Amino acid sequence: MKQNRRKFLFTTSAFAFGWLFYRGGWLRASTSMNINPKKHSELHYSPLDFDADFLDTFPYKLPKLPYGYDAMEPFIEKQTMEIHHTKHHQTYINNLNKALENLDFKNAPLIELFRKVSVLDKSIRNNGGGHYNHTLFWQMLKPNPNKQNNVPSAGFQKILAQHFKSFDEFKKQFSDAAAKHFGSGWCWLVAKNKNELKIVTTPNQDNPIMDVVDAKDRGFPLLGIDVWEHAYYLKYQNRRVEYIENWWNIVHWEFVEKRWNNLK
Ligand code: MN3
Repeated sequence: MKQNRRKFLFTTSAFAFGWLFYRGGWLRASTSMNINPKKHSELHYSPLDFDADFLDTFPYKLPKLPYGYDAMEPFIEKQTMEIHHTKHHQTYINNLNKALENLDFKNAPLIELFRKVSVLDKSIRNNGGGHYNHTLFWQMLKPNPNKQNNVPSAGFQKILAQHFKSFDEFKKQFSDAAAKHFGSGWCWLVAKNKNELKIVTTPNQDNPIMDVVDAKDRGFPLLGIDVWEHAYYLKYQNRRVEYIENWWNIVHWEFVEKRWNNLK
């Protein structure tokens, strides 16, 4: 009996200690910098603790695509999709796992690490962003082989119109921002909260959840386009504008709208 009780106490405190360490210790272990928790609670992305479309955990794995590599033809051709997924995305994952493997906070949700990414190793920022951004990017695409007119539902068009005057004006502004972004990076439709949508571009593999992004641009990414040359060079070479124009044909609007609806 006594022994059982001792065992129980030991197990309970081990759990409690583990939990406390998981919730806070990894941060203290990672940095001696003072982190103001209020600053993070002021961020308006939501759901606050996870992205339902990115539930992968360490060790991170390449997600299976819900379609074939040729499914986005004629807008993005097979070879680009295959190299982009099996080589580029896989490399981010390999490097992310390597960057995390010896750290005591490796099991913390990636989205949590993004919120403090400014004080973490640059490799976590670049490769963590690479994994998260691409995992979303694949889900944001939908085959459209017959080149049908691809627009969001009337309801979501109305929401976009409230922020950008009209759906067409939103498309124009988004395309413009994506085309003008200098060098490699991403262009996003960001929900700062349920009342505020913004178009934001980020360099390299940064994303709008990261604390390295200006606070006014931070939020929950609803839609994103990869404007790295590796995303379009084989078919479009230097013609980024043409790639963006064609990409609108394969935007998975139902997915984007679902992300919006899931926001509280
Ligand atoms: Mn890419």
